[in-house]
Amino acid sequence: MPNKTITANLMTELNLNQNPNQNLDQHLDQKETFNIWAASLQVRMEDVLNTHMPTAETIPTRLHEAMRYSTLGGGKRVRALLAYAAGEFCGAKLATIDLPAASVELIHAFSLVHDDMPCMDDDDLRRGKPSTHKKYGDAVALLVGDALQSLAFQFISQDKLLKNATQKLQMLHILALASGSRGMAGGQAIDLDSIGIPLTREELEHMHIHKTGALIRAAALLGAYSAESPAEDKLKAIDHFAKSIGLAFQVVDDILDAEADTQTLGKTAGKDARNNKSTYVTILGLSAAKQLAAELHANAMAALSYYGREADLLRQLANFITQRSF
Ligand code: GRG
Repeated sequence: MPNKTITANLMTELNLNQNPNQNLDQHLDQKETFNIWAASLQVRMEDVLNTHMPTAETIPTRLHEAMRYSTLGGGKRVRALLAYAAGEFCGAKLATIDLPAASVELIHAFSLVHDDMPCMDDDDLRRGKPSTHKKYGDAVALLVGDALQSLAFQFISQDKLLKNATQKLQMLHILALASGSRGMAGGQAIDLDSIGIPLTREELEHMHIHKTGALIRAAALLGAYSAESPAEDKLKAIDHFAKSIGLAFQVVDDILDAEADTQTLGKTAGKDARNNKSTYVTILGLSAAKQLAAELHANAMAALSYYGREADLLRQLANFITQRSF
């Protein structure tokens, strides 16, 4: 079934259809429409990051080159897509979502750089290329993370399209909470403490709600707050949706770590089991982990049940997150 809401927005905002008489709806089903939307926004996000990050020629050149190496040219951009989908759901213009979405991608890139370092998860491969510390050394990798984090907050604070100062402050607060000790950094601390110590399912969930889920939730909320006046009911629905899909994302990550190969993932496969880490697969087994991913997907969908076509991008994104193969 074609999706008129998505295609209408695609045509006007992404300029995909140069001929206003041509009706994309006749040719595309929802999944194809979503794929085009996602591919266009992945390119758009690359462009936003490329344009707003300091150039590699800006002094200190090695640090800026390494920041760009860590951020550009890879990644699924799931968090940015979530911000765009949530923003569109709440009536935000694409351009207004650009920098908030990019800020989340910067924090995410920061977390990957630090996560790969020998003192953390110690991985040589990220997004199909050498991890930042393998290419630039530990000291530069450390600084890359620090600088990407600061740049993320700068992206929002300097955003001239966000007119409402209270809303901007709210966005900075959401991002700070999600990335700090009560969010992602805290989740990582729990993860480090748990190496070799089997976690219960509840403990694992607590860790992942913070380590992975908090930033995914922040991405959706930042997208929503990019709208001038997001409706309360939509904010609640997005929050509920993002909590479920954030955890689903991690369950699928655990399944892929067990089932997929290194080349497909672009990062070392099978590491969790080798490192004696509790995962949804080690605790529940593959089949029950897949069942859990499906339940979380259903919970996310239920959060949108009140809404019609305007929530279709979020629905399709939930499908993408749970059906992905890398
Ligand atoms: C960044 C605040 C902050 C602290 C650093 C290192 C660290 C503390 C936290 C690590 C968090 C982390 C790496 C969580 C794993 C999340 C995860 C499943 C990452 C993979 O995300 P994808 O698949 O990656 O979206 P791509 O490459 O597609 O962007």
